Amino acid sequence: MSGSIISENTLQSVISIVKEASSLMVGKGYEVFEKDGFANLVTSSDIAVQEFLTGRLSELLPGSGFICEEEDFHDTSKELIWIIDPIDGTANYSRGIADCCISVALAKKDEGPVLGVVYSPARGELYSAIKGGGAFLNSKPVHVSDRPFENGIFCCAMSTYRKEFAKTCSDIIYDVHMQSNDTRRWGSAAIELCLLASGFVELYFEMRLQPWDYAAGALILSEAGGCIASFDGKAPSLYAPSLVVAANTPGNLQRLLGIVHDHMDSLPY
Ligand code: 2AM
Ligand code: CA
Repeated sequence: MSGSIISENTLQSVISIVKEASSLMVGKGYEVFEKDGFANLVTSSDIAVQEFLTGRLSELLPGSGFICEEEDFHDTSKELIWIIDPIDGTANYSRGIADCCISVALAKKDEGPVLGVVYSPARGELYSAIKGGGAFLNSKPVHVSDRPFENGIFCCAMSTYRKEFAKTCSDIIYDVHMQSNDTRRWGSAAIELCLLASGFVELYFEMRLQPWDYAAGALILSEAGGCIASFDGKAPSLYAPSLVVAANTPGNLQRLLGIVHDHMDSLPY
């Protein structure tokens, strides 16, 4: 438990709200739209889940602000800010692939994420954490694995929206792939960070993620004993896009970041 507002009760309320919101994802028809080009999809479910969550979460914590993926719903002036991806893995969702989830973080302005919930109804997985209270998968505590880099499974992506960075991504991915066990691309950053938190995989890299992709997953991972950083080795920003590396141990994180730095002197955006 951290502070008086972020209690186990708050977490349980957020979990109930997120589960209720998921009924807008499952068992219903939906429309698919393109936004900012053919690679970037949004469905009517993304919009419906976001509207439901913003309504219910502002009732839960009156006066809190929001950073959400859809429809520029941004208000970062408040002390407590909800960072929401109504559906992370929309491309998977729109094809009926199970690897998609609702991602909700609550951040304190000067402290970063203090609560995180990632719920994938189709996978039957609910990950949660409160800062200082450990991380859980379906109410059972989870922890990162202790596998060395060489035995690590590496999650990554090729910069879906900004294809101009794909060649650099592929060079980084090749180097990590050659030094580790194998490579995966699930299509939901939040789920991948939670799989790292739960000890299923060990290494993670994406060139450019948005705060709603990683805010909840970052807290769940840290609370599970893992580490996450941006290009400069510091915590990824909650207010701007970030390169994200994550790993099960500080040593593996530094080695991964070293490979990233071998291919980039500075961030290309
Ligand atoms: P999104 O579904 O919320 O947009 C980083 O890999 C992020 O890119 C994912 O968390 C997912 O976030 C998005 N993504 C994954 N696969 C994608 C695809 N095939 N097309 C578009 N966006 C994708
Ligand atoms: Ca999304």
